[in-house]
Amino acid sequence: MTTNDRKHGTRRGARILIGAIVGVIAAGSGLALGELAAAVTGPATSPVLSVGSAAIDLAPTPVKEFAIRTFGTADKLVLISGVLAVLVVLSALGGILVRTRFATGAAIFISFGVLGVLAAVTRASAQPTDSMPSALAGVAALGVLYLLVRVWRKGEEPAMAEGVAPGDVTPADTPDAAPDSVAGTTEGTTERGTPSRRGLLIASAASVAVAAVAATAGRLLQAVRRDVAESRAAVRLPKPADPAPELPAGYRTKVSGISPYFTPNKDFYRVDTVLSLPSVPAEEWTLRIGGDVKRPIELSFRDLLDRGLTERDLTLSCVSNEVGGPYVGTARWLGIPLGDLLREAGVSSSSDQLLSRSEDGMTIGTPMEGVLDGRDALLAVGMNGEPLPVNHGFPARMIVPGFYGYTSATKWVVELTATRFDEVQAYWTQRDWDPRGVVKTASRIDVPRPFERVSQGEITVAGVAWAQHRGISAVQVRMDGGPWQDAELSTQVSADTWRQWRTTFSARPGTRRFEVRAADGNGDPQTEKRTRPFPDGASGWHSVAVTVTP
Ligand SMILES: Nc1nc2c(c(=O)[nH]1)N[C@H]1C(S)=C(S)[C@@H](COP(=O)(O)O)O[C@H]1N2
Ligand SMILES: [Mo]
Repeated sequence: MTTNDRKHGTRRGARILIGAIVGVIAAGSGLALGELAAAVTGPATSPVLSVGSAAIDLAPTPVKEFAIRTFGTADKLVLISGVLAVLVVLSALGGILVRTRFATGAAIFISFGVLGVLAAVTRASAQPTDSMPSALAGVAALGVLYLLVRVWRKGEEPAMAEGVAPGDVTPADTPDAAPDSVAGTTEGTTERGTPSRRGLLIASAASVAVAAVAATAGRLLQAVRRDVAESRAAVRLPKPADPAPELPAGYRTKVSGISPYFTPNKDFYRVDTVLSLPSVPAEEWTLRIGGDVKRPIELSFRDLLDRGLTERDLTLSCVSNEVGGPYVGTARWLGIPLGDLLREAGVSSSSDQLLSRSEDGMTIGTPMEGVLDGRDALLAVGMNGEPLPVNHGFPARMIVPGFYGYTSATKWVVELTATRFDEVQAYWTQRDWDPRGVVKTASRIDVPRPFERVSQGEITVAGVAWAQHRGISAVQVRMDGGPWQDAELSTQVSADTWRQWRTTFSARPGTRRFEVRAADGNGDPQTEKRTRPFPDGASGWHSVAVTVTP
C-alpha cells in the first residue's frame, strides 16, 4: 500500500463518517421539530411514537406475543429503541449518500417523513392535523441536510482546486472522491481546509443546538398540556353507596413471597398498546352510549359520581399471560354497574356485543350477556381507594369479571355501542383472537421461586388460583409426579376473585419439582394440556423446580 492509497483510504473513511454524522444530525433535527409540533397535536403524534404505534397495530400476532413474552412491560421501551436504531442506521446511510447523490440520500429522509405521516393519519383515533409533526420533521430534516451538505461541499472545493499537491490525487480520485479537508492537516491539507472544516462544525453545532432547544421545548410543552395529573389529584371519590361485601375471616393467606390478596396499584400489571398515555382530564371526559339502543345517553364524570357508586373486589387477568405468568391482579374497584346504564339506554335484545372505544382509538368487544346477566360489570373510576391511575385508565375504564382484559377492560373508555359480533370486529378480534375471551381456570406457584435453593425438611408451597366468575373450589399440588395433595385455600371472597392457597411437603435433598392444578367453582378441573396464549388464553399446569439442600 502506498502512502497515497493510505491517504485516500483515510479520506474516504472520514467522508463516510462525516456523511453518517450529517445524516444523523439531520434526522435528529427533524425529530426534534416533530417533538415541538407534537406539543400542539399531542404526544402520541410525535413521529417516533406514531411509527411505533403503527408498528404495534401492524405487527403480526406471533410477533406481539413474542414481544410481551420476552420483554414484558419493557416491550414499549424496546420498540421505541428499535425504531430509533433503524432511524439512526438509515439516516447515517442517507447522509453518506447525500454528498455525491443528493437525490438518493434525500429520498431516504423524505420516505421517513412520508412513513411518519402515514403512521399518524392511519391511527384509529387520528385527526388530520396529527400528520403535522411528521410532515414538519421530514421538511426540517431535509432542510438541515441540505444546509450541512452545502457547507460541507463548499469546504471541499478550494481544497481540490488549490490545496492538494498533484501527487495526492490518484487517477481513481474523481471529483466524486475529492480529497477532503477533514482528513486532517497532518496529511498535508492546506490551511484552507481548516476554515471549511470549521464551517461544517459550526453548522452542525448550530443544528444540534437548535434541535436540542426544540426538543426540550417540545417535551416541556407536552408536559404542560398533560394536565391530567392535576385533574386526577383534584378528584374526590364519594363513599360507595353500595360498598364491597365485608371480607370474610381467612380471606387471605400470609406466606412470605405469596401474591398479596389485593395487588397494590403500583404493582398491578399493565398491558395496552399505547406508547403515550392518553391524557383525559376528568372535566373534559364524556361517555356516549349509543348504537342499538332506544335512548342514547351522554354522561360526564360528575354525572357518574352523582349516580352513587358500587364497590367490588375483582380479579383481572390478561389473555397474553403465560402459564405461571405475572399478568393478573386483584383490586377493589369503585364504579357504576354497566348493566344499569345499558338498561337505562334501552339496549336492543338483538345486540350481543358491547363495543367500547377508548380515547386512543382501541376497540374492545364484550359479550353483551356478560354485561347484563347481573354480574358485577363496572364502569370503574376508582382502584384500591384512589382515582384510577392514569396507566390503568383514568378517568374511567370497564371491568367485567369472567373475561380477559382484551374483551372487557377498556381503559380510557369514551364510547359504548350496542352492536353485534357479526357486524363489528374489535381490535383483537381483527387480529384473530377469540371474540369472547372467557377466562380459563388458572393457578400459579408463587413460593418457592423457580430454581430457589431451600433447605430440606418442611417446604411451604403457596400461590394463587383464579377462574373469575366461576370461582375456585380446590387446588392440588404434587411433588415429583407423586400423589396430589389438597392445598389449604383462603376463604372465598367471591367467585370473581382469586384465592390464595398453601401446602407443605417434606422434601429430601436434590432437585424437586412442584406442580399445581385447580378446579373451578363448577368442579371442572384445570386442563393439563399446554397451549400458548393465542388465540384464547394459555392453559396447562404451572410447575416450579427447586434445589433442596441438605
Ligand atoms: N384503551 C385500552 N384499553 C385496554 C387495553 C389497551 O390496549 N387499550 N388493553 C386491554 C388488555 S389486553 C388488558 S389485559 C387490560 C389490562 O389492564 P391493566 O393495564 O389496567 O392491568 O386492559 C385492557 N384495556
Ligand atoms: Mo390482555
